[in-house]
Amino acid sequence: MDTSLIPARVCFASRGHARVLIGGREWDALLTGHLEFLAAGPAGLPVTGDHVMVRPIDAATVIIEQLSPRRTALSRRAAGTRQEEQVLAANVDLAFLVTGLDGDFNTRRMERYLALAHEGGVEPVLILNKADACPVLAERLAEARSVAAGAPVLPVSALTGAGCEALEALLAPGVTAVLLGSSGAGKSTLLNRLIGDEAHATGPVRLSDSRGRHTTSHRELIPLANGAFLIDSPGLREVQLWVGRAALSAVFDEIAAWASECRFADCSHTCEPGCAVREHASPERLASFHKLTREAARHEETRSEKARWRAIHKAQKQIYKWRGH
Ligand SMILES: Nc1nc2c(ncn2[C@@H]2O[C@H](COP(=O)(O)OP(=O)(O)OP(=O)(O)O)[C@@H](O)[C@H]2O)c(=O)[nH]1
Ligand SMILES: [Mg+2]
Ligand SMILES: [Zn+2]
Repeated sequence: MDTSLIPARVCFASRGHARVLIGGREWDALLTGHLEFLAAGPAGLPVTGDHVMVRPIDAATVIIEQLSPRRTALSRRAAGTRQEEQVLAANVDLAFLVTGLDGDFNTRRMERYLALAHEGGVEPVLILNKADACPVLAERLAEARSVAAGAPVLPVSALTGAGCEALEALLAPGVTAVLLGSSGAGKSTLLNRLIGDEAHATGPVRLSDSRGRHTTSHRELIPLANGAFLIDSPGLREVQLWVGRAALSAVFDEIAAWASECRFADCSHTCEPGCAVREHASPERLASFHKLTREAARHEETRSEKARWRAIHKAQKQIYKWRGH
């Protein structure tokens, strides 16, 4: 083991440039070519939240030499048509899934976020923000609870601070939480409320459709005074799944439970007689389950295809190494 290396945590990462925290101090960080060479695609490069081993090269700069295995990771399929994983944040304990209680409110989108959290081994918390401006709060709460699959549903107002003590209680020392949600949902306002200052820019939403203006432009890990960490992130335009079908059983837990009562063990819950799922599940939930299952099945195919290519590339790299390239 190289004893000159120091453990650090990535607090910001973009192409070729990163910043890391060592103790309470922030350093600029460069990547070694070796690390880039070893990475199997962008998902193998450091992202916000990663633990790394670094070597200081001057008073303000370190080189990232090693990437530690991720305890948890929140990933989606990269935007656009590429079949590629985008790791949104690593080594997080809690996913604060923020929805605005305005035009942003959408239970189908919540299911997608929940699936990402379950797949990544991250505990989801559904946060319903802007409770101060919602005349139908009880109704919205019930709707969110009906898709939460047991995850906590917390109504808050980042603006007035109402309900925020429940979030503070979750942020115990050492815990890392990431704020995820659409642009304009109020993630940065919530972050400012939780860190107790106005350091992070927030922006207004269009009244016509409650959409935000993508005020936050990068993911950033912020240490809180009590030793917890909070990651703010830019609003996601689309939440494409990067999950297998197993994660969906956790999200659609009532469907998974009824499935055991279907007449056929391999019931697809589409046309079979004696289907307990079709009998009991709400039609919207079932339609959503089928849609996400198709996406997850496509993902499983890509994943096994990619794994095959990764194995081939790895073998090739090994050969180059032997030849001294
Ligand atoms: N009424 C009300 N408005 C809020 C609340 N929280 C945030 N807002 C407003 O919603 C708008 C968007 O807030 P931001 O915190 O910038 O949203 P964001 O999720 O960080 O957006 P991006 O950085 O673009 O992803 C701002 O005008 C906030 O003042 C709230 O609890 N109640
Ligand atoms: Mg923001
Ligand atoms: Zn069935």
